[in-house]
Amino acid sequence: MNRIILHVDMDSFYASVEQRENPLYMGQPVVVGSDPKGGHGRGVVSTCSYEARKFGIHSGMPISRAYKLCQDAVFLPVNMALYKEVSRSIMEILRSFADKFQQVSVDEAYLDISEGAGSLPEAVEIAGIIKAQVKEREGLTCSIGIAPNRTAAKIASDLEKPDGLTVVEPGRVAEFLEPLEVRRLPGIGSKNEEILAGMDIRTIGQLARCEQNLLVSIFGKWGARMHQLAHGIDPSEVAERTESKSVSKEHTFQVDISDAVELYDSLDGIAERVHRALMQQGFSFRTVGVKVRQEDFTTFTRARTLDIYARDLDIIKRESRELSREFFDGRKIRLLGIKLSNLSKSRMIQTTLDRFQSR
Ligand code: TTP
Ligand code: MG
Repeated sequence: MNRIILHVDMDSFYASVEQRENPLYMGQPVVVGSDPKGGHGRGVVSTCSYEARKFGIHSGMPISRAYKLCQDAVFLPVNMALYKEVSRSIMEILRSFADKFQQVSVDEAYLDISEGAGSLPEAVEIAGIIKAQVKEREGLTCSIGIAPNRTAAKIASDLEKPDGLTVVEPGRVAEFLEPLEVRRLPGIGSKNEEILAGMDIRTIGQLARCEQNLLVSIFGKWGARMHQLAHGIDPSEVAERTESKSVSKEHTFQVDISDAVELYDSLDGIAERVHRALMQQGFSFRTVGVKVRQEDFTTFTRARTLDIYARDLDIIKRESRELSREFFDGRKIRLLGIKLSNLSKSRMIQTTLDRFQSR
């Protein structure tokens, strides 16, 4: 089945937030960055509004140059705390639409909505809803690229900025990429662009037609990947990023315990505590681990990874019991612990499991 991946990127993010906060700046050239100091500032432009871009101003440009290009622009300092706060709210909206979600910077994220959407027309509809929600709740516009892989989705989101929506149909990725300049490919910077230009390769289509071996001889492994990307091939997954890598609870006994029944009881109690923490943080897990410390402080850990994500208390109890059984043979035990790792916050997995559990 073709994947459906969205890349969402906010338009002139810092500058748009500033315009939203101060309506007087709406429609004005706004430059966010270091102090221009009347044209003598030594810092750079972080970003600027699309109105300022008409003057040739862009991210990374010396602020002194931006000042020369448009003295009348509104120059503002970077208010990172504010942008991070806005970013959090936006990411929450985006995450709620995704089967798999990956934030990649303060203003961009990948959403795998293959299952949730089911078809491309539905995905396009969802993208429209996302744009409307971001606009309505946060007063900001974003651009979205929809494609069967991450690279194509990222390139697509950039093509019709601001407030764009660009769809790349499966089976037409190479065709979509063909006329674009090579520097549109993530990873090809000005240096690689120059080397490729020296080989008369300027478009992604030309790059795709180049012998892979030749690219490998010049760029090594990256040459092979570059060639694949140019052909519209990018199997990389939207990788769920978890805020905490694991959830764990432990218990140290007042007196060392050797009775298996008591130990299993205690393990169940720890399972309940760790499960509660897991629910509070809204995670599913794939790996259950146990920690067993003997009276002499020798400490063992055992872990098992499940085939699928789970959230059930019963699974935690069952797995932790099995993993600790070998230690419950009459030895005196000082501490027991359970750790859940390989966590995921995927909405789809949770709703699917909710349905499953409520049967
Ligand atoms: P971008 O998404 O690259 O730029 P943008 O959102 O301002 O504009 P657009 O996407 O519409 O082209 O970067 C997101 C934010 O990151 C940007 O608002 C400011 C910050 N940033 C810098 O501080 N320095 C930089 O050189 C770049 C490129 C971005
Ligand atoms: Mg952006």
